Amino acid sequence: MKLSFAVSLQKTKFGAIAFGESFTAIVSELKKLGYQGIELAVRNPNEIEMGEVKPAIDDSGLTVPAIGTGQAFIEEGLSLSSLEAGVRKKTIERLKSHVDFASQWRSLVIIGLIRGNLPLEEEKRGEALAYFKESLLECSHFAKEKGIKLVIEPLNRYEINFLNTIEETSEFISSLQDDNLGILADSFHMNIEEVDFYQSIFGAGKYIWHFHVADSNRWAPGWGHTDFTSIFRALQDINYQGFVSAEIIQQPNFSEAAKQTINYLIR
Ligand code: LER
Ligand code: MN
Repeated sequence: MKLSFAVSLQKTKFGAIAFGESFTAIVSELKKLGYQGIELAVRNPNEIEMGEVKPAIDDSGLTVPAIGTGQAFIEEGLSLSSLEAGVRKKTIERLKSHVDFASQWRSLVIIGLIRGNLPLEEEKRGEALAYFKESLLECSHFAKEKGIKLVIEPLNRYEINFLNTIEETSEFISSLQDDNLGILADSFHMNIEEVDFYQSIFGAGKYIWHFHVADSNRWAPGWGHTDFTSIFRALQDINYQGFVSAEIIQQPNFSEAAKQTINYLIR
């Protein structure tokens, strides 16, 4: 199993991610612990000082499997489904800059919270969903030309109000007929939304291109009550070759959480 760890490059309200004064120190700790990858969450790639980030990663030999984008929604309200044309335009521009950023390492770009919440009123909901499809496809076509794939992350209902399950998301992707779109499955959200871990992963096997791991309480695996057996059996049965990326609360601290994750999963 190839393990990676999710790290934010900017200060964020999102709590299930590593962030620290020294990015270089985080990279070397992950490398020392035996991680093969580092996933980067970035609110705005144009604000990143690459002088420290790029050499730290490249010198370490770590892979960057994916780039997270949700902070642009959390911190700035950017949304691909917004009813406001100006917001959608800004969001598409931002995602294109995430794609350019990702192309340094040929990473996947994550479509999670950045899809935004749909309005509750039925008519407006349909309108926003149509905007989401249109904006998503524009980003996907742009990404495809750069050799970058996008992964839609089913998120639990308390964070976003559509594409909550893996099945719903795989049906959505097949309806779009865009081979540049896959799924990022996250065990934390799955624990809330899925009926059967094995069937959910197995049923959408061809679309599962990335995986986030966390226990039921979003702590490091082994520190909650999720039974990971059927999850890893399903990943094996679909011949999953991607990274398993820890996106977890840094409790009791980054080092202990990162150590617990790798010790628990690579046994
Ligand atoms: C991001 O990968 C995620 O899982 C979300 O919970 C972000 O809020
Ligand atoms: Mn996630």
